Amino acid sequence: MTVFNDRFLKACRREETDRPPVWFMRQAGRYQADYREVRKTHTLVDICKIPELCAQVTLSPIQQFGFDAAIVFSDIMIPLEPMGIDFHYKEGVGPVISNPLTSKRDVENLNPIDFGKDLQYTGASLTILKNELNVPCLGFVGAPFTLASYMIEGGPSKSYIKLKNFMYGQTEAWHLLMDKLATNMADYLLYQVESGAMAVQIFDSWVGILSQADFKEFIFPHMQKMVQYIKSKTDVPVVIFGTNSSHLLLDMKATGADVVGIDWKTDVAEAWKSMNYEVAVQGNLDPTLLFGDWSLIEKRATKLLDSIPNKPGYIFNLGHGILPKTPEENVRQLVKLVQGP
Ligand code: 1CP
Repeated sequence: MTVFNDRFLKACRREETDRPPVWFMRQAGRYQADYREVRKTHTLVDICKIPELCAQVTLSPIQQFGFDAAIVFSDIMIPLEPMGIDFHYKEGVGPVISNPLTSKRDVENLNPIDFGKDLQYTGASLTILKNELNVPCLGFVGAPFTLASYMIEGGPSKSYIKLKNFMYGQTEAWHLLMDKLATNMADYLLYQVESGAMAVQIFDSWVGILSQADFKEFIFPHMQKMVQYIKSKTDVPVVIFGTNSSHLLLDMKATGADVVGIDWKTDVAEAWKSMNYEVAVQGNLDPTLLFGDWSLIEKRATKLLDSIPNKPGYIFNLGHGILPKTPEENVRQLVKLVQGP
């Protein structure tokens, strides 16, 4: 019986560790030959809904690279289906929604989720993983803003015009939507914790498109309420992450999260200092750097590690999700570099 590796949980709580824990956002995915093999016979949604398959795909990067944490294989869109959002994944694009939200009526009509029934498969996957893993498994959700961006835009967007029009023009409906999403996603995270998740991450991938003033007015109250609600029910660490979010870090910290993810454009050491070392931080090598020569990756990763002050609470990660086509060999070497001899 191998000893449970709790480095990641310790770092989340800002306790001393022998070295920084390392895991990568979206570490199970298309860059892995194993994942591409599974996808030849199963859809993305199949993998999310078949617990044995989900567990196998979640475990695969742990077995392959020795990461210090796992993240249950799913997608931020999955819990929107029982809420009444009809979507499919378009190859090379991402989620596409056939019934985007346009009115307050649409928001009122969203169903509440019955977790043990509608999303029972995620719970079952986490229970299998708890028994099979030697490292903690994170549960996750999309943050209300990032989910709303897909629900209103109807898919990935560059300009977010529809989203901003909705937010500025239908403010009451906007806050109702944020409230419904915050409540349902907080309960979904708690369901994941009950089922075996030992930490949770809230992906607010696109929130960085907002100004600080908009974030404070339209998002922050809901994020704070969501994090505080989770923390009132469980003591597992809460991680929040957004890209292009350097102007929002202090507000993200003010939600009460235990760990703030730092995107790849932001200097981790400076960001951590600006937050007074009062939260743990996670990040932030540029995911596209992993397409480069090993000598460059090694140089940048070493520079990043050397820049981190000798304080507890640092988690090595990429500054956004790992990309399809990333060479597996570079991942292997990078994890080894962080973990040391
Ligand atoms: O290791 C893992 O657990 C990966 C599981 C995972 C995660 C954490 C998937 C599977 N999706 C996500 C989160 C997710 N999904 C986010 C937040 C993280 C981030 O910013 O990277 C977002 C924004 C999505 C939405 C989404 N789903 C996109 C992005 C579209 C856009 O707007 O640019 C895409 C391409 C998907 C499909 C998807 N989800 C997951 C995978 C592996 C894929 C690729 C398609 C496939 O394999 O079929």
